[in-house]
Amino acid sequence: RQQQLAQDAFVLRGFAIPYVPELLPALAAIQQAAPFRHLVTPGGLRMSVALTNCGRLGWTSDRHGYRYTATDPDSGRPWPAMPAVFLRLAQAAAAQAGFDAFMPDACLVNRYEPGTKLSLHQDKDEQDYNAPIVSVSLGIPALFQFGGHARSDKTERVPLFHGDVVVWGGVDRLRYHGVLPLKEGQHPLLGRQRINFTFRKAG
Ligand code: MD5
Ligand code: FE
Repeated sequence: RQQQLAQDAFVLRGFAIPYVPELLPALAAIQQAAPFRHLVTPGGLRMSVALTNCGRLGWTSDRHGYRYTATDPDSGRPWPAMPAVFLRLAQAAAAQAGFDAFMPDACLVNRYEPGTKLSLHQDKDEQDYNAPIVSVSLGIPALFQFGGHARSDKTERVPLFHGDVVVWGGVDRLRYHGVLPLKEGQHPLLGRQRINFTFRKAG
């Protein structure tokens, strides 16, 4: 089932389900090489979302700002390579939404636990806003906030469930968005957490 949120934004319900048996062992290897951590924003606030990355570039934040780096600042080593199954899933989802030849070089992996939220923001640290962003949700459900091009625009709430994939491109790529505080829950495969993969062309 494909649900159109806006002109260039699509929810592909359950699209990732066939990939899950391959995604979970790949995720375990990533978090072993580059453990989840809570970053600090330039404003000095600790993010409630924990994150890690895979791919050539990874997103990080500290007191000095937000940026993409080729190495994990915690270990000094390159971020783990993007597993082939991650790339296959991201490209298939982008193509399904009408974005051909998507070549992500970064995959942020976000971990939410009950109570974790992500405040309204835009994704503006990438070089090329023409490439879409592909987001994969696993584990317990979340209420996603989909806003407009100004922070004060009204937001729509979109529930995202295990296996859902969202593709944001074109005129919808720079909309404000966030995630409301996660409700308590248990997922049979992932336990008390939501994992989100966000594929980007960052460089
Ligand atoms: C999440 N993560 O559920 C979301 C999925 C992040 C983040 O927001 O920055 O890590 S990505 C949602 C997204 C990306 C790009 C554009 C838009 C939404 N949008 O225009 O609504 O953890
Ligand atoms: Fe974002």
